[in-house]
Amino acid sequence: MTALDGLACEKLFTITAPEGKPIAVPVAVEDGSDPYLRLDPAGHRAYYEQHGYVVWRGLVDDARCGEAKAAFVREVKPYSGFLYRQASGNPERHVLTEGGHVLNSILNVQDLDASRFPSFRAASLAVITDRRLQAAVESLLGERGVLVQSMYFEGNPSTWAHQDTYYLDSADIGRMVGAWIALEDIEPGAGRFYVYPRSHRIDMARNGGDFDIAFHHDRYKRLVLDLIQSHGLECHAPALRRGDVMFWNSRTIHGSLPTVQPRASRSSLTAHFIPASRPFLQYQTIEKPLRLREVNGIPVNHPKDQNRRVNRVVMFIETRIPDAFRLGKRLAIKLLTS
Ligand SMILES: O=C(O)CCC(=O)C(=O)O
Ligand SMILES: [Fe+2]
Repeated sequence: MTALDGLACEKLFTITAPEGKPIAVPVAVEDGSDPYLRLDPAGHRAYYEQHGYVVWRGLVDDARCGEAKAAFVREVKPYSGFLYRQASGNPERHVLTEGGHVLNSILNVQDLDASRFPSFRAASLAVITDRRLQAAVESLLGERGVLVQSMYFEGNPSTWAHQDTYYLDSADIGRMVGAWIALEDIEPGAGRFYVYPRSHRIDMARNGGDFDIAFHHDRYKRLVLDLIQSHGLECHAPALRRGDVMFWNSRTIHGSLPTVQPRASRSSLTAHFIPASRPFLQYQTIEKPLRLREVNGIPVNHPKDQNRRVNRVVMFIETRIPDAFRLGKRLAIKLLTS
């Protein structure tokens, strides 16, 4: 944070971008001058291809978004047990921010136990499999999509600048589409989602020099920041209203801005889609089989479905002897990728 963080004039809010530079982000959507409001479906696709991201205003029904947020507060927030989390991939209990929001975002809402979280699971699935969202994804992918992963955010984990392709992608690298669905109007200091426009065109592997980026996480993180600077990329964090969706390419650098309004939540769902005709790739090397079940007409991956007993047992073991479990997982990845 710098002294400028949180300095707001009427329409702009100053905040520090990941590379340490102060930037001005819009406080709210300006209907008169908003570039995204003027796009038709073909225009959204052209914008996405050119810039590596696009905002689709008002794509998901307002009431549907409100129901998912309300169900989270009602059913998930009071829960004191373990749930899989996005940042670690491990089962954890809630960790709260100073503003009282859940910091460790939920991984794969579709895998939640339907008997424990009936309304939240149904409402969040209704958002991420929404028919208009599916049609938008299809137009960006050029074919039908498969939903491979989802997340729910309430607080801001200050997600570092990254490309999703490092972790997951289509076997056609660069064809996965991410969707950040705002379930409320997002304040500029609540941990706005940002992108670096046109970063999807940078060839990371070529820029990585002497190391294989898939296996050197810390060096990869530094490389991303170096490339932002050497290519003079500009951080972009558009205002999002409830129901707006930001789409980005798996090679586009993105993350979340720091929290400077700790009381404001950033309730949102993200979903990642790959073209139905191509396999799913993890860590740029492992072709991972998907556990697909159709929801609202779209195949959805259920990697650790808690509605199956075997997966509940696995989670139980993970929470009781986590070190042994993680060691086994690391060894398995090493074996599969060597
Ligand atoms: O909103 C965030 O903090 C990060 C989301 C993200 O990186 C993703 O969904 O791929
Ligand atoms: Fe991401």
